[in-house]
Amino acid sequence: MAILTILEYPDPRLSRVAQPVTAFDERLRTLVRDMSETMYAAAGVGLAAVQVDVLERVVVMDLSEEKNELRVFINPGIEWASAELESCEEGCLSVPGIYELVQRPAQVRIRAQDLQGARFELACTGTLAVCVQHEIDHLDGTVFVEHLSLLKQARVRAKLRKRRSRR
Ligand code: GNR
Ligand code: NI
Repeated sequence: MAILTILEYPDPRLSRVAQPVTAFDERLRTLVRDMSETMYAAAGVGLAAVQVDVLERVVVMDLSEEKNELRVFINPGIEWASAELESCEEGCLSVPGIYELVQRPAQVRIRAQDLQGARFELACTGTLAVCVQHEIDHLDGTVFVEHLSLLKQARVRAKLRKRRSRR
């Protein structure tokens, strides 16, 4: 097992687009294991492979209180999104200490594959809907900050810069 390094915004590597997984093999299982361990160690509810500098469409997530309900989404995609939008305060392991309201479709239906390559669909509402959209964004090179106004984005970058200069 291994804890991977999480890239931090505005690292340009967070803007790259991940490619579909084609081999459901031992290498993929190892990546998912390392990503899960990294997510739990960082106390996050989700992690996308792009955040650990791996350009593959892999997401791990655990929204449970007890941290014992790991979900794995390989090649996830949004099948349907509601017209109704909802605002939720989001954070990101790649943007430490920043929490901002982001408006997204309130409900989505996604399709994905599991570790064996079997396809499944999932209807998502609430926190699950927010998180799957946040993670699929990462696979397409988008960090939640990029949903904010340009003024707010500049403020977030200034805050991160200031904070980093102090450590
Ligand atoms: O840990 C996380 N919490 C969170 C809170 C609100 C909306 C989205 C998230 S995802 C984030 C982990 C992360 O950065 N995943 O990419
Ligand atoms: Ni994130």
